Amino acid sequence: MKVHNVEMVISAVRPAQYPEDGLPEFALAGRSNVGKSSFINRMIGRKSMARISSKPGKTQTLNFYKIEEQLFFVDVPGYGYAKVSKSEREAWGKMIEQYFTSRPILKAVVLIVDIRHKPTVDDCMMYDFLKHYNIPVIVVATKADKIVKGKWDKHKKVVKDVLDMDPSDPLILFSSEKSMGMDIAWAEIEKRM
Ligand SMILES: Nc1nc2c(ncn2[C@@H]2O[C@H](COP(=O)(O)OP(=O)(O)O)[C@@H](O)[C@H]2O)c(=O)[nH]1
Ligand SMILES: [Mg+2]
Repeated sequence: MKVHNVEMVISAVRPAQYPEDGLPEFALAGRSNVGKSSFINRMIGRKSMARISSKPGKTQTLNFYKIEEQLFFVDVPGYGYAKVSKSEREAWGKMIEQYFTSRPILKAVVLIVDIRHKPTVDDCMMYDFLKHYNIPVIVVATKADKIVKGKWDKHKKVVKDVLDMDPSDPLILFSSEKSMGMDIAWAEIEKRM
């Protein structure tokens, strides 16, 4: 998709604030600092529309970006940031669960993992959670620019194996830094609109 128009519509903390346009939504999930906002920025061709975190774990809102009047990207606060209190973690869990499980127009979740590392326990929990609720998942292994090309396949296999991915779920190699994987990611998203 060629993106010309992007509008940050709302930072929502509760369901009453979610947009009512009825457009298909694609939410980002992943560890704090893994590259969710960078993924959105790269996909829409903007440097800093979605906020790139200097303080990880601090975005506690669902940020809805309307793209070309056709779909929403929903930037979701990340998990796995150590310096988060128990009550903050619980509030996060409640917000995510509420959104992920009560939103029929949520067409897929883009689960972002770091290609360099084995998916974390939290990554596995998120993947299993999405499968449990029959929410389509697109796994994106980002920061591909950080490892040499010759190791991509090996690292992709680790991601597949550790998440125990359903073979029919896509796994896309991506780099926000080096503009890689956008066409495939867009194709997977547009297929599900
Ligand atoms: N080298 C490299 N750095 C990236 C990539 N994607 C994100 N980053 C960096 O990782 C950090 C966290 O990115 P951000 O998008 O804020 O992560 P978020 O917390 O998941 O939204 C920032 O310093 C980004 O510049 C990538 O593909 N390659
Ligand atoms: Mg972010």
